Amino acid sequence: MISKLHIDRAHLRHQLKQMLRIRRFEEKCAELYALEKIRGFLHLYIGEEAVAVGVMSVLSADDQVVATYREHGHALARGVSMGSILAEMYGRTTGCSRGRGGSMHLFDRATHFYGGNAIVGGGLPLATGLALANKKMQRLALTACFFGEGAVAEGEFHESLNLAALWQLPVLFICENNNYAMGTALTLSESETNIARKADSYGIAAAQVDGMNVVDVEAATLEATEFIHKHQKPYLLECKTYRFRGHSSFDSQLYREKEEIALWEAKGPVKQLVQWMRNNSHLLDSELDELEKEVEAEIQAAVRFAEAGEWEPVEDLYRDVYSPRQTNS
Ligand SMILES: Cc1ncc(C[n+]2csc(CCOP(=O)(O)OP(=O)(O)O)c2C)c(N)n1
Repeated sequence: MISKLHIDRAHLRHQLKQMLRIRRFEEKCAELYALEKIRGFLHLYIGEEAVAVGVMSVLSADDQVVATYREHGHALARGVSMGSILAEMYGRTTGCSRGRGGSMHLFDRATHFYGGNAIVGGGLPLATGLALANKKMQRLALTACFFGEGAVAEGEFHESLNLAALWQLPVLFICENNNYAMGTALTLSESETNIARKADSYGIAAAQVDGMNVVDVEAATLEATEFIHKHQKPYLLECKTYRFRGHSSFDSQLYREKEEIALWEAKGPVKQLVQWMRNNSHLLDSELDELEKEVEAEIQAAVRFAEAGEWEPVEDLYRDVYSPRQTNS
């Protein structure tokens, strides 16, 4: 039962803009990576934008978000500033994690964005702990936890679902099922490939949704969050999606056919929404151009901000290191 979903023209334009911000930002990141402005790993979210945007538009400002190493899209959709995200990838102190985390460890207290996490499945216990704290402190907030289908093979997935169900915690588990964990297809690693069904064995309510359709994701998230608030129990949402790019910057993609990628690209989230809006007279070409220009201006400003950021001074090397400093006598 959907009670509050308001899908009007302005809202659809907002959703489209959010997805374009992620898409164009990451295309720029790929360029900057090739120029060695961004170092370390870079995992792009291109193709999966509808999941972060659909989910995030339902969450309240008090809710907490936990993500994976493929989290630029989640951070942007949550409201972390593009400049501080890019500065983080540049390793500058103006980055959202002071340049110490890089692409995989974006963090932002102001938006309750509890971060990217390089450890597959590592966000699940963190989210479960945050939800436990919310319950104990009688906060209304819920915790949204994004993870890939590869995390389902980890013990942390099962331990977290078990405790969340046992302790009746307000946590929304969102599985971004893009079919591949690096080069391993889901069918090669799981005996039960329906992830939503796995929640059954823990007594957790669950649903599957088309993760390429932002409106469907938003509607399913609304239903999920209403359930969590009403019953004070966890919920699992499986979003069927696809990453158009390789796993990271070092991936020759020998594990999948070009035809398969093309099939998914044809139903890509940005393309799909643009087509639907055009067909229903909700979007003129001139309006799309305008949106693209706004996004481009934001990206240019983010690049300027990142370029202007300072490196960490050597004197700050031990900042945030909690173990006592060793002295050699
Ligand atoms: C505990 C752990 N094991 C292995 C790895 C290496 N690793 C990095 S990404 C990845 C695949 C994860 O795939 P999935 O969870 O489906 O997320 P996706 O990359 O598809 O978004 C693996 C195995 C890791 N980072 N952490």
